[in-house]
Amino acid sequence: MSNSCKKAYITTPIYYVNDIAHIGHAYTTIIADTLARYSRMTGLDTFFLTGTDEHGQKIEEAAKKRGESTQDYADKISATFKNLWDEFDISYDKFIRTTDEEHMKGVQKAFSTMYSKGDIYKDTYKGHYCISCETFFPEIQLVDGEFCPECGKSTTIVEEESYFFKLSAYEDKLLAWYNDTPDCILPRNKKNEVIRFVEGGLQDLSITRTSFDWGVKLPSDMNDPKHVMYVWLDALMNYITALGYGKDDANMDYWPARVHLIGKDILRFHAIYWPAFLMSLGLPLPKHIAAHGWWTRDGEKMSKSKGNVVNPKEVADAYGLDNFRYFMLREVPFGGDGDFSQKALIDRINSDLGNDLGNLLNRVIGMSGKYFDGEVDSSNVTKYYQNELDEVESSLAKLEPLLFEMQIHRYLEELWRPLTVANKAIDKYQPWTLMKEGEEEKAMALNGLIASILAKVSVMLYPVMPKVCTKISNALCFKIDNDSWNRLTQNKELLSPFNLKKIDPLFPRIEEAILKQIEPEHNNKIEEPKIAKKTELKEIEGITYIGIEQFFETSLKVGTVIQAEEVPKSKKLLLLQVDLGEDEPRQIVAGIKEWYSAEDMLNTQVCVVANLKPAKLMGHISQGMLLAAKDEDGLCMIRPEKPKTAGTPIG
Ligand code: ME8
Repeated sequence: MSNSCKKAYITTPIYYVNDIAHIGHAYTTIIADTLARYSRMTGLDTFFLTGTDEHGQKIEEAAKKRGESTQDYADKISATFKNLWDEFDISYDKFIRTTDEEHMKGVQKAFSTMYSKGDIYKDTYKGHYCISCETFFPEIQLVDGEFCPECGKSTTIVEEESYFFKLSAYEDKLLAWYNDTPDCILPRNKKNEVIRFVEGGLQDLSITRTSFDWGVKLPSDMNDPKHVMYVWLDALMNYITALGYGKDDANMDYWPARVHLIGKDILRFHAIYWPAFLMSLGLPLPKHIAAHGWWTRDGEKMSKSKGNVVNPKEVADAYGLDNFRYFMLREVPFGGDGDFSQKALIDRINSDLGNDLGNLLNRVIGMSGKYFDGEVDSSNVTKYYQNELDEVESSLAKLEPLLFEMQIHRYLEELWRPLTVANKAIDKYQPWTLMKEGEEEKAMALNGLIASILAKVSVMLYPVMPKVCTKISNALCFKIDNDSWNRLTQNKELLSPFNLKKIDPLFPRIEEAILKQIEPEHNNKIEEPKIAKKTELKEIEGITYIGIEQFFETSLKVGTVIQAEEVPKSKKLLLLQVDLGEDEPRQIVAGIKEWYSAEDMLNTQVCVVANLKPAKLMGHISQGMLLAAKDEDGLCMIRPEKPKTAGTPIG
């Protein structure tokens, strides 16, 4: 996808107001925000849309369950999304609600246009409807003749008068679009799924309902007041009504969208129904529909009934918003599924962000403070460090296409290469040695090289981590904007001389021992409808069962503590040497100092997880983990009842 167009219209799905935001919603929104920020930085006239999807049976039922009027309920939940995006500093240009008067008028105009074109006709619908997915399914697709093939919930039989959209008439045109536009659906492999589906034959789509009320009415000149629009027809139209379609077309010059960001669950609606509606309306098709994967918790779909929903605000509050943004975009290849784990998040913060990025800034602050009174001058960088610069520029040149091909994890991976170049250059040229040998000019050039690399990286990282990168650019005395993007990343310029400002460490190390507990969402519990038997087997009353073979993957052993000391400067950690009957004792860093002194632990027996991947805590390698139990009264070690030989397996 080239950056040649002047305008960029970027959208998220509009979120259903039957649920409060979780990390899946945050993920889509953060990717879209990243693309919008990048587009603006590169000088594109950008319009970024998000909002809420508020009509349909699902919302009506959710409000009823809570005894609230549907509008009040929709107002309340819509506000929680908007507030969250505001707190997250999401740079949307418009927050649309499908209950907005202007949106509803736009949908009616679209309906009239498609009707006049002869693409809509009236008939009777008989079939199965999944309220949760707001989708009709032919009987043949149901699980056990009753359950939804998408979400597993029970479907209801619907027989009612309905208007239909002639989707079948668009089969060939859709196939031609997929074939002629290689990147219309990203990642590309997802396109094949869509093509297969369309090649299987498209049935006309029921686009109105009469059995409930909460939706956009048909245009008044249709004189058919008992019908409301199908929620997906209503919802998809938001992408054009937000630009003034049906009103004044004020912003329709942003159309077609550069990219609709969606989750893979709603690809069919966006890649089949939406382009067919647009063709019927005579409007151009979106440039890209990009479908990301699914976030799970401990391998399971997040749902309120399971109490395993990860609240994005809690994660951002605990670990930092920009860190959370980086983690989500770096951890999972776009299109793939990802399991949310705090351990993985902490690793990313300590390693990529702390060790590679934060540490580099500390090094340049230290170097310029110690040798040059804070001054940084890049004048002689090309004289001494052309090879390093070439490497950095070659990485930077690869970045933009990766971002707009939705290979965001690779974008970040590639963006880290210049940091490696910089860290290696310090180790190789050693400013302290250069200064000792009187090579002051070369040392200053090294200082300038590192600062300029940091500046270039912070510009390109800005769309992902806006707050952190603004701090870095403040320290380096420049502003991230279209001008600096042009100079530093397109024209390959270096920073002009400046005096570096000291700032606090950006990524204080997080000890795993004090892993922050992100509580699953327990409030607002909504009873979930019956789930297909297939999925019930895995779980009984909230317990997730594992097989015995899974249990035995963990190696548990009795150990004897043969040496114990405090970890200097740590309030929580003890450094233990534990005999596990092996050639050498294991070093284990344990976060137990609040409850046990080193003396308490010496010569006692403990239970050890012996096959845990070694981790570094406060600079000490830890080669295992002690079993302990903790409640509101504190923590106690789990120990064998009688002395056992060191290394005795537990299980
Ligand atoms: O589908 N992992 O709304 P929605 C990743 N209103 N992404 C997730 C996710 C998860 N576990 N859960 C949700 C709708 N999402 C319609 C859209 S657009 C015209 C109408 C993301 O609130 C994913 O992008 O059920 C999904 O597509 C989106 O949230 C909307 O979910």
